[in-house]
Amino acid sequence: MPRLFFGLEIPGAIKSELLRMKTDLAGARWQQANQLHLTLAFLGEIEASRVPYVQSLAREAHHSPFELRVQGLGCFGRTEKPKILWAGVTPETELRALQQRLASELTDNGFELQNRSFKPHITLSRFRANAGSVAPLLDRHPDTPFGSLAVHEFVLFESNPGPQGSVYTVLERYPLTG
Ligand code: 2AM
Repeated sequence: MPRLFFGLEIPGAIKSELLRMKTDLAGARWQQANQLHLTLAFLGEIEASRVPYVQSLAREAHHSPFELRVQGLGCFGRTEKPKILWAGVTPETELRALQQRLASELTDNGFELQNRSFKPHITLSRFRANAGSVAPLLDRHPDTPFGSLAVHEFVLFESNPGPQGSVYTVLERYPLTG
């Protein structure tokens, strides 16, 4: 069964800026450029026969294009024992509105989403259990700007395991037309 989620692709210039944060952190597994994305709605494993229905629902999630700035670093987990290091986006208002439209289309039609409390983020690094603190890095980059992103579409990704972490493939793009 394909493992699916909706999200945003990140432009190459922003990816390069984000990966400049790649420092020697204990226990860190940094994402590669082709793995960087922003998750909007995580569906998990879906019967292949239901994928066209998922795609038809995504086409109903109307929203106007908007601008997002990628800015600042944060983490999930405690700073001394992080699970995920991420870059934030601002302002979150329009993105949350888009996420809610998409999430309601899916949940109103029988799908269950696994990220009910949505915190927009771009995962930069995942940490092993023996990870060191990310506090010094976060302290240096509370608001560092990584670039601006014109959000004019969202995409359906399929996630597959690969030798260097997950491989994300775009299955379909959904233009934002208001
Ligand atoms: P993460 O980067 O914070 O781990 C593909 O796996 C994408 O979906 C990743 O961005 C991942 O978030 C997110 N994801 C993975 N499993 C998830 C889950 N159970 N609930 C919500 N989001 C998940």
